[in-house]
Amino acid sequence: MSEEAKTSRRPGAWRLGALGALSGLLAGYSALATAELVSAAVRAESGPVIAVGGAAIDRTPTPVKDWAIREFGTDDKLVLQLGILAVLTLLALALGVLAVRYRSAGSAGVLLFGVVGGVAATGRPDSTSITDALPSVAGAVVGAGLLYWLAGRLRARRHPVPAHDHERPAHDQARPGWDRRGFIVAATAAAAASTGVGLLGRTLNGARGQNAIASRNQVTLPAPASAAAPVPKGAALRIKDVSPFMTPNQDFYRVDTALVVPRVDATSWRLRIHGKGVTREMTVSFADLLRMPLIERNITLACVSNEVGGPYVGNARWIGVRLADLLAQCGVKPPSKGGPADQLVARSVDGMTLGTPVEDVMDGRDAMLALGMNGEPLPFAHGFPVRMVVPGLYGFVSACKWIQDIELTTFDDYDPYWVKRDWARKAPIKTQSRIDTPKPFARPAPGTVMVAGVAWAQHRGIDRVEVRVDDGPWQQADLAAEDTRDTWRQWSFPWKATSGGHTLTVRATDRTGETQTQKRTGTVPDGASGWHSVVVTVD
Ligand SMILES: Nc1nc2c(c(=O)[nH]1)N[C@H]1C(S)=C(S)[C@@H](COP(=O)(O)O)O[C@H]1N2
Ligand SMILES: [Mo]
Repeated sequence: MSEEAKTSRRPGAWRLGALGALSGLLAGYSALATAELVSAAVRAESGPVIAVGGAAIDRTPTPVKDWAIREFGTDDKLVLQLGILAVLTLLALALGVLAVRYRSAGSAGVLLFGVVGGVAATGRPDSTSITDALPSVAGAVVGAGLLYWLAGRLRARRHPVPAHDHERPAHDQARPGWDRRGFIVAATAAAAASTGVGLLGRTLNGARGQNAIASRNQVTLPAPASAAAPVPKGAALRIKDVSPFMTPNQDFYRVDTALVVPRVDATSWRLRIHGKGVTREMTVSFADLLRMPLIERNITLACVSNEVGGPYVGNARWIGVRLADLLAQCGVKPPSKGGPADQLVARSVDGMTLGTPVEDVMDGRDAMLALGMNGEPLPFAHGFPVRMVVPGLYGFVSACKWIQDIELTTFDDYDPYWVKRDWARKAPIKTQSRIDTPKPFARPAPGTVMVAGVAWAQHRGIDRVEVRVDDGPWQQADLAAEDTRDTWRQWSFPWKATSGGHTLTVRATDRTGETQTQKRTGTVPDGASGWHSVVVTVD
């Protein structure tokens, strides 16, 4: 082998920069792959991208988070993860370039990111162990080591030129070279090994969810002791483009902070009920709950982040255990009967906390620990194995998914997750109505156009819906039959449409006689208000 094969002439500054950037990318890739594998041994959620993403969600100012939910909806988490990966890629490229000149600084930079990831992972609300920092730290050590090695290949000194090597020009003998072969071998090996390690980590992380999937497949929901009354025939209008009366599970909106949907094994799941005024603490298993008398109810769930006219509302048939009965068994009394706790704090496996008024849960409404949704066990994304549902309250103060702990406390003593982030302590759902058809900027033909949609005022009920064309008088819409006052109600209005541009506006009146306010407010702190309007052109 000639000397030429061991060291080549040092490449120009640009080539060198590019090789450095490539080294940085490989270092980042190997770090993430290592972290993925280690996270399989610790916890899938402890991986750096998930941890940093989760920490970012926790710290995102409320207006930005609210905006992200509105703009990206359920895709907000994908956007966030892609954003983190994009930033990491840029930083890896930069550290790689830096490492060409300052070898140790490049590696130190990679280690610093390991520290950031580790701090993020251990700082998440669901983190209970310092081991959550391991994936980030291990990944950073591997990445830093690889970068150090690769940067070294880029600045290898030529071996001393043997005396008999007379052919070489003198100036070349003094020049630093680079270990081209060493670089290519190391880079290729690192890329291949990282891919293998990363895929193995992925597979192991996936396998961890298998027990949860198996436990969900094994669930047979028993017949409820108290079935929901059949939905009246006239509750579902046969009008194209109106939201279906029952929202299918796959179309049901999803709002939560979980970057990885928790996959909880129902066979090892437990729920603990404890706290102020609890005279008999209780820990129940999923099987325990299945043996209790179940109620089945249609309840419309709504998110406080839903803007006027927005999509974060859905109606499902829930089956579960009446929460008030369970609390009563624990000795809990509502404040109106002298109970010391006025706030029920539900805690999920992913560290989310939601606070609900004990009074509301125990006032006779169908608040429940839901086990089933539309005839099947809860989908993982909607809280399997158990979630709370409380008619009349926005999801963020009631609908804890993946619940594992209920603590009776007071509003004075504890602020749950969203309350710490500018949202209201108490949040009954505001009366709202939405035009589903025609869509904004539709171009219907003149003649009769069916204007239709849904209106909701959970636990009060909808009594009237009115439609206004431009600045004309309010006209009564036809209301579909009411299922229960906890469900939304469809409505329709046959409009004699005339040519030109028109604004259609809707408003609803609930059973207390209160008409939806015109006053527009944003979603923070306790839900948007105002009338929904749609602009169309008839031609
Ligand atoms: N564990 C957990 N539960 C949660 C949330 C969450 O972020 N984490 N979000 C709440 C909010 S804001 C709403 S609106 C409902 C949404 O329930 P869905 O995703 O099943 O529609 O879940 C609630 N329960
Ligand atoms: Mo929500």
